[in-house]
Amino acid sequence: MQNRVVMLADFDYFFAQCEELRNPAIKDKPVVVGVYSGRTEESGAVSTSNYIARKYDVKSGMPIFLAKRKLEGTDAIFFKVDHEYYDQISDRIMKIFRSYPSSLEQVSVDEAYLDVTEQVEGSFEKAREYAQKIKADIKTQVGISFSIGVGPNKLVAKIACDSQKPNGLTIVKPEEAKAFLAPLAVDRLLGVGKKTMVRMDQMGIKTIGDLAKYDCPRLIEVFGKSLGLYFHNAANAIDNEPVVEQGEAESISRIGTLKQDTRDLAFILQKTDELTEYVFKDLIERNLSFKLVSIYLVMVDLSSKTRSVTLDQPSKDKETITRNVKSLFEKFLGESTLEIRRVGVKISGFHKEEPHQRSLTLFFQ
Ligand code: TTP
Ligand code: CA
Repeated sequence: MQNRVVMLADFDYFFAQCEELRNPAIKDKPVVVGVYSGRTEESGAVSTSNYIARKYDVKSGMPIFLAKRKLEGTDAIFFKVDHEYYDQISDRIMKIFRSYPSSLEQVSVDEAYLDVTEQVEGSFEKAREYAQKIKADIKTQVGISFSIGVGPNKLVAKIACDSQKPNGLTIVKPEEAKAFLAPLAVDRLLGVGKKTMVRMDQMGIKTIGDLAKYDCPRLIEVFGKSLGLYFHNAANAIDNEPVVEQGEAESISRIGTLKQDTRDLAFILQKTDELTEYVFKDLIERNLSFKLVSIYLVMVDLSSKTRSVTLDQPSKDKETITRNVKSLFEKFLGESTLEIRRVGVKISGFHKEEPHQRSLTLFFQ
């Protein structure tokens, strides 16, 4: 069997790069994009920043006030996330990607796998030219730069891509894959979180190379059959997951922070109506109907809850969302005494109205 040639394209500092695209004058300044909770001007978290801001140690997830402190004295510019605009840019790029490869799998707003085996006839040399051409085309047509990792499978392509950013092109041939992974820390593998890393550390496994050499039956004993086998294979650069176009997103949702902690239904519904507008807009774009309406809540003690209702009939109707969200909240407030801090609206259980409709996967964010 011919080896596969798989690419992962990951757009550079994506939200911040989109902001640069529409305001080219800010390109040489630190640029930070954040989600503002709306409570005070500075409360909220950094979504991402350009590489100039990263030099000042600004990181995704950091509170905005901290990013401001780190950038004090610079001419940094702060933006509020504009998902609609980033989605548009992403859609344009994905559309161009679709004109190239035999198969494409979009994994997020700024990442996609491309299986280009046929296009490059299995050759990693040709893959380099091919990747350069894709990068140049997108740069000219859309103006966005990204990094590409090329490998014999998705796992190697992803890690290759992460190893050189921004504007990187990293190629790992099949015969180099094991040696490429070996020195890296085990948590670079998908599925190795903090807990697993600690457990592996106790077993003397620090690098992917250590894991590759580790006795496979013992791994299965410790982590169970499927996870144990997955770890063994992954560490040995074995991954047979095909690049497949994802189906419809399974849900559409939006979440937001209330201006103040509350148990006041009218106040909550004001916020959820706003969220419902966004959810409904996505629904219309995708021409779907839904059977499940859910609410999501984060309480003052930061515990989170969800409540759902299944409809008798699929619906396409905004009023159905609003009405069910209201009754779910009414019911919930009767069950709990804690104040609510954040709220979310989600619809799911989709029925496709038309084939070939697709869009981005949206999660609670
Ligand atoms: P990433 O690909 O992780 O980051 P990036 O594109 O900003 O930077 P790079 O790939 O060059 O390292 O995330 C993609 C987008 O997802 C990012 O632009 C903003 C958003 N995001 C958040 O909103 N919160 C987060 O904590 C992270 C990591 C990303
Ligand atoms: Ca990215």
